[in-house]
Parts: sequence; structure tokens; C-alpha cells
Amino acid sequence: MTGTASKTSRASQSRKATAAAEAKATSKLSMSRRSFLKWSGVAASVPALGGLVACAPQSADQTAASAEDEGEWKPFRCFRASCHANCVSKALVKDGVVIRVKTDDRFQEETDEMPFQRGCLRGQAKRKTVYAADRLKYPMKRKNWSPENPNGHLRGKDEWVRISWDEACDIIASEIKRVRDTYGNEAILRGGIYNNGVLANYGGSRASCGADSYGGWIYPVMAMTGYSVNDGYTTAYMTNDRIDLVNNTKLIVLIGNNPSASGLGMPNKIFLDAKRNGAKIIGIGPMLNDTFATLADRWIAVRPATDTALLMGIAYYMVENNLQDQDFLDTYTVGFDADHMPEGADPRDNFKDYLLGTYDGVPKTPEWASEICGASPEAIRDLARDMATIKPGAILSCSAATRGFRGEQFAQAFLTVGWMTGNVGVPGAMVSDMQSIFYANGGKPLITLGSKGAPNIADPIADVMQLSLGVIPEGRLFGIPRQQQWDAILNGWFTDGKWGTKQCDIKLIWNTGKGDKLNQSPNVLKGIEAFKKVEFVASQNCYFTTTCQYSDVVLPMVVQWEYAPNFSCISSRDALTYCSQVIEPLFEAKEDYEVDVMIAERLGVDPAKVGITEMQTFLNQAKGAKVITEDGQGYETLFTITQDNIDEMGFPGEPQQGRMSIRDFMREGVYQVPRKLGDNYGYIGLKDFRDDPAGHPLKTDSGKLEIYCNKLVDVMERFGSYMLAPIPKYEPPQEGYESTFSDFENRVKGAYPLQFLTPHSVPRKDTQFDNEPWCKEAFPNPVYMNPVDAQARGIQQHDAVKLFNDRGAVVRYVKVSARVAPGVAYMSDGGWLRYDEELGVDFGGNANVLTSDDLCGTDVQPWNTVNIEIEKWDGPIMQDIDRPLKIVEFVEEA
Ligand SMILES: Nc1nc2c(c(=O)[nH]1)N[C@H]1C(S)=C(S)[C@@H](COP(=O)(O)OP(=O)(O)OC[C@H]3O[C@@H](n4cnc5c(=O)[nH]c(N)nc54)[C@H](O)[C@@H]3O)O[C@H]1N2
Ligand SMILES: Nc1nc2c(c(=O)[nH]1)N[C@H]1C(S)=C(S)[C@@H](COP(=O)(O)OP(=O)(O)OC[C@H]3O[C@@H](n4cnc5c(=O)[nH]c(N)nc54)[C@H](O)[C@@H]3O)O[C@H]1N2
Ligand SMILES: [Mo]
Repeated sequence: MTGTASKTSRASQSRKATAAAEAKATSKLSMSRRSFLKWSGVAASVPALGGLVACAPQSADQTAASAEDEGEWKPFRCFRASCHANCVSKALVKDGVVIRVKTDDRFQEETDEMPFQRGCLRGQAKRKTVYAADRLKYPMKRKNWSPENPNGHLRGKDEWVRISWDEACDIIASEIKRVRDTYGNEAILRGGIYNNGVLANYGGSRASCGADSYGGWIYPVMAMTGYSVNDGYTTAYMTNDRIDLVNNTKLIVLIGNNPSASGLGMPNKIFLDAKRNGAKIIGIGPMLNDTFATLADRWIAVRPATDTALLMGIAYYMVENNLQDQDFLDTYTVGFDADHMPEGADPRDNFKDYLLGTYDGVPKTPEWASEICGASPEAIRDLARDMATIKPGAILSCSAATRGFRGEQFAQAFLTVGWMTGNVGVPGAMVSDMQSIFYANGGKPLITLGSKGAPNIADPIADVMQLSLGVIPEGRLFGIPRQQQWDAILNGWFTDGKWGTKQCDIKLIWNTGKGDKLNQSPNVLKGIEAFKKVEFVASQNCYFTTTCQYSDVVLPMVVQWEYAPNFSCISSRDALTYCSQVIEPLFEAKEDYEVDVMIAERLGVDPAKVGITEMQTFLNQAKGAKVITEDGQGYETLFTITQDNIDEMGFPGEPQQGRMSIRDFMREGVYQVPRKLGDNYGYIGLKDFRDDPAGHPLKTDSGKLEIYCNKLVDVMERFGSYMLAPIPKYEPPQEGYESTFSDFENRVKGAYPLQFLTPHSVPRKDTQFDNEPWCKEAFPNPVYMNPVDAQARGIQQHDAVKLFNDRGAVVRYVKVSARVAPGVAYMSDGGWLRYDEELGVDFGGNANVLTSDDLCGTDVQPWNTVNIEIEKWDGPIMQDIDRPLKIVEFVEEA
């Protein structure tokens, strides 16, 4: 039905038949003997697992009990590109095949000192994506591509020819060389954000860079607080540790945070424990998200990208009633009122006079705010009173509220109003962001890994590492703004910040790195046109993703379970988790590093310069791993490594004595620092500054928290997009609430009257798991609409609808629910594009068909400022779970 899918898919049509059809599809494909043995082992265990989906399980317990006697439990994690959780999960491996999985079961009962590191439903379903009929198995090339005649218009719908690894690498290397020799290195665009060792050592390549997860949060924080990347994540710097939050905080205000969905593992427990200890929790945002639904005492619905107005209303009420912590503002901040302005600033430009409307004639009253954000003036006053009087309080935002046009102004307003409550640098108090992502658990890490020991890779053309770490660009920007990557290819130019427009002529895209670039960038349909225009596209992935579908050469990559041992990224400060090599690689899948080496060899680049193996990385990191000493003052060696371990596994250097044997760690999958109230590992964000502002000035120009911040203006100017005032102000964003009207003054709605959000989903990690049936069945991917909006359009519960704007259209089933504010619709990100060219609609539920690729602030992707319309759809539609997998069938060479 979806043209692209039906060509490439031969798997199950119906839910009941899934397992059988997958097995059939699998058996059609030729396999190596090694892989075949593993695969048939899995097939034997499929009925019991299939039973979980379709019908009653068949004595699964008995099978499991006997299997457990013989198998080995191996710790794992699910994703290369992290889901930001840090869970302990284990797979039972028997004869080289995973037959069961479980999550953390180290203790009979968890304690505050030692909480479980819980896995989620995705870990439970992980097997289905490893032994999946739609895994890429062999290198392949597009039938009608050749260097002489790329036939770019056939990308996305051409057929595929199986080729050998040698042939695939020969083509990629010769295309890189040809394009470099003919057009220069600047005609090469790499797909991942990170520098690529091959290209960096072959004269460099262009990259497209953007804030993605961070939205408009990072630059305001750096400028206003003097935070730098050397201080760790912003959360670590400004948030207190979890024991403090749980025991001392009396009020928790969550602006957009949703750890119940996006911070799985421990964060939700932290908030739950705080609630049990009596903290009041208030959730603010356009959705009654899972966190608010389960934990909040009150949900205050606001329209997307209008929190800034809400915060102004709160601040006005505080000032009107003298509820702000004036001593704190006078001592620790600049810019709040005319008497506390930084040197050289016009005293009239202070925040208080902006609130009161002294010079612009517009007092930012709760009534004024209510008109914009949709919360009632009473709710705004209640919130202001709570924030000003229930102390200590944790005022926590999440960067989703900054992932939009003018997201930076929210960061400015959030910090400013937070500081007005004085909740800084004392127990139980914090004003901070990123809670969903990096845990409500601030402070320096309690565990650190040794250096990877990989060669330093700097790209001479686009050294994106700098920008992705949040360094304020000095002198030039690093690469093409992600927002303009399609324009750069199609029209030959991009905005190089305040340095003007730059010409470019991209001829080749090599999607190194781990991502589905095309699917996950704004305005995907324009992206397809860009992909079609270039001379060559190579991609590497485990599945036939959107990016692979529109490529010319595709390489099969191993999945996380097939990698050499590796550590999780440390996003919890308490626990270090581990992923073993669970199984051998299936079919011909390889690691990205192996690809780099093969291409390097063909281009005459020294392989030693492109990177190191996953195994070597693990050995180096393990050897140098440290854990905090009991007095909290320093670090000591974490792992005991014996001469035997060195002989068996190849750790560098001499044997060492540490806290835990490396073998125990590799078996248990986790080292966790025990925590308790009053231990030596606690952390209060900005405490030194609070205790002694003169002795511990911040790294801002004034040494204080800057409500008025010149540096931020300077940064905005460098990016060359819209500007901000040095103090927080509310300006309507492009594609915000105001732009849903054709005539805002008279409240006449326009062509795209709904605000559209694209949050992250429970069953997926962005795009990953969109091909996994169990999670998909448990959590379908509808568009959510408020009953008022549905009724106005004659839309009933579960109807098929079309979401559209000038950029494209998506067909979905609708979920009519009061859990989304009136005037707002949302659909999770990460659905794999299944674009039907004839009907001009996407059936895959890809949010980026609708998102904007206009330049946006500090290279922000405006995922959450999108205007759309929704109407009933009478055309074809099926449930996602019934849609055929994207499986490639090979044809003969042209
Ligand atoms: N509309 C909208 N779009 C968004 C967002 C949003 O909120 N709304 N969020 C944005 C954000 S914050 C993010 S982080 C991005 C995430 O989007 P992506 O960067 O695309 O990340 P994932 O969806 O996690 O996909 C990771 C990919 O890597 C592949 N992979 C796994 N292991 C390997 C390997 O070893 N080698 C290779 N080469 N590939 C591998 C997986 O199969 C998968 O295709 O999406 C962004 N896009
Ligand atoms: N299960 C799961 N976990 C994940 C991921 C995943 O895909 N799935 N992805 C991981 C990644 S890469 C990232 S970056 C993080 C992202 O995780 P989060 O930062 O939590 O991002 P979202 O889920 O997009 O949005 C969180 C909440 O912000 C709200 N929100 C959106 N716009 C606004 C606004 O203008 N104002 C207010 N007040 N609220 C708003 C949304 O309604 C949503 O409830 O999650 C990580 N964890
Ligand atoms: Mo992200």
C-alpha cells in the first residue's frame, strides 16, 4: 500500500501471523552456517515468546527453568545511541542464543541506599530487534546507481543488489576520492555530528550541526551563570544530588519534564520518594504527561512555547506583592532592577520595569499572561504564591520547552523567575534543567572511567566536537546549521552566523555515525529532495532505515548485543553499568570502526589515526576507572585487575588493586556507590557561591547570576538568526500560538490553527524500536487531540485523520483526550517515514514531515513550535502493527 514499503517487504501482514511469517521471510534469505545455527536456535524458542503477544504462553516457566541451569546470564544495554537511562538488564544465553531477559534483581528489596537500576519494556523486548527479519544482513548497492549515472530520482524506490564487503568499500572509497579530486573536500558531507577519523585525515568534510536534545537551553545557561562544559552537564552543576532532593525539598515545579517516559530507571523513583516525603509537585506544560499524571498534585496546562509569558505573569504577581527574595536578588544577581545593573547598561533596561510596563506601557500581569499561555489568572497567582512561599523548592525545567523558535527566551525567563525565589545554593533548593535526561541527581560523578586512549581526531573543515560540547563559537561556526542542511544541498548556500552567507556544493553524503539523519532532521520531505540531488550517498545501519532507503550503498552494522564489551554512558552519578558481548555478530554485520579501517586502507589513510577497537576502548576505560573515596575528597581505583585478567583479556599495564574485581563487575553488570543521608557524597548546586559570593565569583562578566546578560546578546549575534534582549522578554515565536491566527488582534484563526508537539515516546528511543512489534502493540503511536478540537472538526475517537501544513502530510489514527491542552496536538517523534508519493502522505507517523527547517536561534531544531491543521482522512490506512517490515529482497545487477 505505501509504495515504498510494498516493494521492499515480504513479511507478515497480520499480527497473528507475525512469528510464522517472520520465520518464513528469514528462511528465504541465504545465511552463513554460523548465523544459521544461531537463528534456528531462536526459531525454536519463538512459539513461547510469540504467545505473549497473540495467545496463552506455552509452559514458558518450565522451559525457562531448565534453560537457566545451562545458560549464562549476561548484562546488556539496548542502544548504541543512548536512551539516557542507566539500567541493569541481563540476557540468558544458551548455545550462543538469547532465550530470556530480565532486569535488575540484585536485592530482595531495594533501599534508598541501594535502589534498583530498573530496565523498561524495551529491554524486555530487545530480542525481537536482534533476531529480527528486517536486520540488514549483507552489504548492498542500489540497482540503478553508477558513478556515471547516479539516477538520483530513483532513490527511495529503486531495487537492491547484494554485494561483497570488498566491493562495497571499494565503491565508497573510490567515490570519496573522485568527489574530493573533482570538487574538493568541501563537497563531502558526513552524516554524524562527530568527527570521522577517515575523513578528518583525508582533508576533512563538512558536517551539519544543531542543538537537537538541548534546544535553546545551553547558551543562555552558559552566558547567565558562567557555566562551562568543564563543569559537567548543566544538571550536574546546578542541581543538588538525589538524596538532598528526596529529603529536603518541599515544592517541586516541573516545567515540561517527563522522566516517567524519557528518564526511565531511577529518576521517577527520586520524584516519587520526594512526594512520599511530603513534597508538593506541580506540573506545567501542554500535555498531562505520564509524570504529571502519576506524580503531580496539580497540572497547569499552558500552550507550547508560551511558558515565558506564564513566567512573566508569575514574576509580576511576586513583585506586586513583594514576594520575591529581594536580598538574594540584590546580593547574587545583576539586572533585576535599576539599582542593580551591570556596568555600562542603561538602567531603564532592567527586568522589573519590563514586568511593570514602565517604559513599554504593557504591565505583564497574570491577565496579560493568561491571554497568551492559556492558564487562568488564578492558576498563575496560585503558582506564584506557591513558588514564593513553599521553601525550599526545586524549580526544574526540561529542554523540550526550549526546543522551538525563541526557546532561548524561555531559558532566560526560567532562570530569572527561579532566582527570584532565592532557591539557590541551599539544601532542598535548586533552579535547573535537563532532569528527564540526566537524572535529578546533580554533582560531580562518583565514578569516572579511564581515558579511551583513542587518537585525537580534529576535522580541518568542520570540527563539530567543539560546538556539540556547547563551546561558544569564537570567530566562526562549525559546519552547516542543521536547519539549513537541505537548503545547502539544494540551493548551494548556508548562513555562517554573523559572518554572512557561505556558498557550498555538496556532492556526496556518507552517513557515518549512529543516527537516522533523514528521518530525524526537520522537514524530511525537503531532505529527500536533497538526497536525490547529490551524486552518491552511503549509509551504515542495522536496519533499512529511512536514511538507508534513500542511499546508494548500504552496509550492515552489528547491534549493541554483538559489540565487544563496553560501558554505558554515565548519566547517573551513582552507578556504572556494563554491556557484555551478548552474542556473536549475525550474518555479515560489522562495527563502524571496522568500516573506517577498510575505507582508510583504500584511501591511503593510516588506520592507526582513525580510531581504536571497541574492545581496546573498554580495556583502557576499565583500567583507569576511579570511584570516589569514602571521605568524598578524592578518587581511588575502581577495579581489581589481576595478571590472569591481563593475560586473558589484554588490559594495558600492570595488575592493580581496586574496590571490585573486574570479573565480578562483568558478571553483575553494575557497580553502584551506596548512598545515604549525611554521607560525604552530597552536592548542593552553587553552594560555594551562595556561601561566599566574593570569594567564589561565577565565571560571568559580573561574577554574579546575570538576569541582564550582554554575553547572551553577543552569542545570539554570532549565530546570525533572531536576536534576544539582554533581559528575558516575551516575543511571539515563529509558529507559536499567535501564528495559529491569520488576525491575532481579532482572534481569527488561520490555515494552520493547531500547535503541534513531537515529544519522545515510551516504547521507542527516538527511531529505535519503531520496527519492534511488542512495544508497538502495547503503545501505538496515534496523534493526540483535545475533545474540543476534535468535535469542531467532526472527528471521533480512533478516526483516521490527516495532519498537514505547507511542508507535508501524515496519516494517523486519532486519540481524542483531555490530556492535551485545547488548540494543541501531539504525536511522538521517531516513526519511520513511509511516504506515498502518489497520495502525498506519510503513513509511518514521521513528525518531521511537518517540522520546520528555517534557521532557528542557537542552531536549535524547533521540534515543538509547529503549526498544523488536522482533518478526517477517508483514504487507506492500517494499524502500524500490521504494516509490513522493511525487508530488502535482492535482485540481479542491472
Ligand atoms: N520531530 C522530532 N525530531 C527529533 C526529536 C524530537 O523531539 N522531535 N528529537 C531529536 C533528538 S533529541 C535526537 S537525540 C534525535 C535522535 O535521532 P537519531 O540520531 O537518528 O537516533 P536514534 O533514533 O536513536 O537512531 C540511532 C540509529 O543508529 C542505528 N545504530 C545502532 N547501532 C549502530 C551501530 O553500531 N552503527 C551504526 N552505524 N548505526 C547504529 C540504529 O539502528 C538507529 O537507526 O532525533 C531528533 N529528532
Ligand atoms: N522512552 C524514551 N526515553 C528517552 C528517549 C526516547 O525516545 N524514548 N529519548 C532520549 C533523548 S535522545 C532525549 S533528548 C530525551 C528527551 O526527553 P525530554 O526532554 O523529556 O523530551 P520530550 O519527551 O520531547 O518532552 C518532555 C515534555 O516536555 C513537554 N513540552 C514540550 N514543549 C513544551 C513547552 O513549550 N512547554 C512546556 N512546559 N512543556 C513542553 C512535552 O509535553 C513533554 O511532556 O529523552 C531521552 N529518553
Ligand atoms: Mo536527544
